Amino acid sequence: MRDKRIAFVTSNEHKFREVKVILEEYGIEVEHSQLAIVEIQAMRIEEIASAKAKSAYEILRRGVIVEDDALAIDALNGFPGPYSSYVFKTIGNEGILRLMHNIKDRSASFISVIAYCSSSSSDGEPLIFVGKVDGIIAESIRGNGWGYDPIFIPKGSSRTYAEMGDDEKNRVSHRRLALERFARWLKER
Ligand code: ITT
Repeated sequence: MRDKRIAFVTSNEHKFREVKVILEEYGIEVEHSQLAIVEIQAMRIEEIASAKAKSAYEILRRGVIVEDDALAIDALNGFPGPYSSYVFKTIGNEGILRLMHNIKDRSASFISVIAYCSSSSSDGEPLIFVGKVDGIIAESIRGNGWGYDPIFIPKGSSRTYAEMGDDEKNRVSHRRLALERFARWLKER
């Protein structure tokens, strides 16, 4: 049987809003849970998301999703990657732009990992859905957006996620790609 409303466990209001809007298109309802789960540290965000979904499911005992994101900059060997949240809180977009000063190769990717856990996860292991968008790091902060939105320009666009605005970003984002995979799987189950 399918869980009616899925709990999305996140401390990030922006993420919740985007996930809600995208999943509504697929007829999937999500409820915001601010349950505080201590995140493990790992080099792979799939591992972080999976552990978090498992812990959240053990407490909530209903269908849950969590999402972990990473901005990976090629010239910095994938940094900040699994430390994206910490790096944003500490040095922010200005700090990233300083690290990228005089660096010509500005290619980067934004990755979203959705981990889903529910009563029907047979072995208790969360299912993982990944979305990845390649792009470049802008030369300056452009647009009013949250997180790394003002410095990430997805491939094929001349604008940062922040300059695109919500609707356009939600059509092409790393989050959209991961959620699309999740929604298709859920519908076909
Ligand atoms: P959780 O409680 O869900 O973990 P978080 O804000 O810590 O929320 P993540 O670790 O998944 O989220 O995100 C890593 C960082 O990347 C964090 O600073 C986010 O603000 C940022 N981020 C994630 N998705 C983004 C997006 O679509 N646009 C801009 N920044 C984003």
